[in-house]
Amino acid sequence: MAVLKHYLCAALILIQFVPDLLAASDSSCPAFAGVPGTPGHNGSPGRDGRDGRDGFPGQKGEKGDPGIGAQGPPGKMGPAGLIGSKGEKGNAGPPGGDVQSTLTAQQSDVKYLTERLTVVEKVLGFQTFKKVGKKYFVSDGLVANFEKAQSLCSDTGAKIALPRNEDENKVLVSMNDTLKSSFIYIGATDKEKEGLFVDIDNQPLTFTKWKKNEPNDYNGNEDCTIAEKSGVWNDIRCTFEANVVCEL
Ligand code: MMA
Ligand code: CA
Ligand code: CA
Repeated sequence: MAVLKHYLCAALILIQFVPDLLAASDSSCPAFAGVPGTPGHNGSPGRDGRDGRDGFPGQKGEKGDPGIGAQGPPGKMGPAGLIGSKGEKGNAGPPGGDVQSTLTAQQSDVKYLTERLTVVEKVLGFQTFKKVGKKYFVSDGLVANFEKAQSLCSDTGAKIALPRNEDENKVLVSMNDTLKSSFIYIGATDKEKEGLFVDIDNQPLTFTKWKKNEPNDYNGNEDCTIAEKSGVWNDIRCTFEANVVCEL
């Protein structure tokens, strides 16, 4: 019986790691030192530590060298802008038909424009000017007798002013506002034949604006003509000094 108990205890010791059986056998088995177990393996590494505190900022580094290589290609075109306002009406197209008639028409256009430009450039040489129809009245604000007035105009490639209709007459006398006198010489005389007023080219006048009871050839010595501020005409002695206005 004692031997049996010994074996039973030995078996119980071998399975002593089973806690329930160990507790049941404790009181009835003698003390028995077991063989030391082999050392366990190392544990797994611990968690990472917290980040350290930042130090002081270091000094700014030197500027780097420029990059190599040429400038890159331009970027893509941007989106379209807002729609603009309508453009001005274009010039008239070329006349229909063959090349020769188109060329002839263009040559005629160039001739016309060149002539007009020549006129306009002469106009710009004067102090003041006013346009009426295709005519320009021009002046440098001078006052002179008729002969001098005529030569001042012809010196610049112009003629002494002569209104050919009501519109031109109105525009001419409106220049009095910026002129010194209230009288403007006009290019009409009766020097050749008393009582017959003609223009600078000896052609009879097609438009006149005589004041009441004029022309009267006062003292038998009035062969030149002036336009008064109100627009009416009066024959006057040719030595009279009046504003010089030319036309182009
Ligand atoms: C009067 C009148 C005109 C004449 C001038 C000359 C003021 O108007 O007789 O016909 O031309 O005198 O100064
Ligand atoms: Ca006369
Ligand atoms: Ca008169």
